[in-house]
Amino acid sequence: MRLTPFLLSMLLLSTCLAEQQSTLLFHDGFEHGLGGWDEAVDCSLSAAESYSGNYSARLGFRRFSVQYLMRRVGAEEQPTGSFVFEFHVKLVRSSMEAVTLAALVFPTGPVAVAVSKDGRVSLGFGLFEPPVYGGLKLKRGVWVKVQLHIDYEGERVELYLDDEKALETGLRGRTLPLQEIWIGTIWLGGAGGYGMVMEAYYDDVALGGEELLNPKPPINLIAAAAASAIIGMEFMPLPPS
Ligand SMILES: [Ca+2]
Repeated sequence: MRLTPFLLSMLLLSTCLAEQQSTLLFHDGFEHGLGGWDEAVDCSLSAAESYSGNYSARLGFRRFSVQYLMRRVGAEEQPTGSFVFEFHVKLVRSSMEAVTLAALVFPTGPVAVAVSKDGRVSLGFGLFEPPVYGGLKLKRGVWVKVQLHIDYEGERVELYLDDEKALETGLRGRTLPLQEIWIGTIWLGGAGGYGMVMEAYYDDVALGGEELLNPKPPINLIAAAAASAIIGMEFMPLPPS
């Protein structure tokens, strides 16, 4: 069979898709309930809100409760190196303090994604350790894609909001195997002054390879690319008349 450019591109596309599928270790869009989770406290299925499909997980229903979803990560879902934890969240209401949104638990401790009182996202590595703040704020009342990149090769952890890097910091300890995934209120009080998620929706929670990342280039790179495109146009030779 002769490989025409069309066949070659289809072959490459199918290879890419196969690779993407094989590196998605876990995904839950809550279309079949909350049964994929080991513990669910003050959580319900919502048909009123969803990022995709028809349902999402709603956290926070009762007042004065600690709302979370937790699942233990099985051997077949275990990352073997650098990986990405992704979730979509719509934070509607919380107490007047900072709140944790989600966390990964490793043998050497947790890595938690939190939002400060003024909306800035942060990473926490323990209840009594001050969180590391990023420069971006989480918009309330809208769906936001949150990605946590555990980069073992670079010994760092990155946090992205809608593909924009919010912060990057050093990775502490040897952290595999990944033990648990938590969604919602993980800590109360502590160094970050954490309070309660009072109403939040979660959808499309996933664990997968680094191909899940699609970072936006920094603004100065976009400006440089635009400038070089303009220069390129100016110096483009005119077609012969
Ligand atoms: Ca869904």
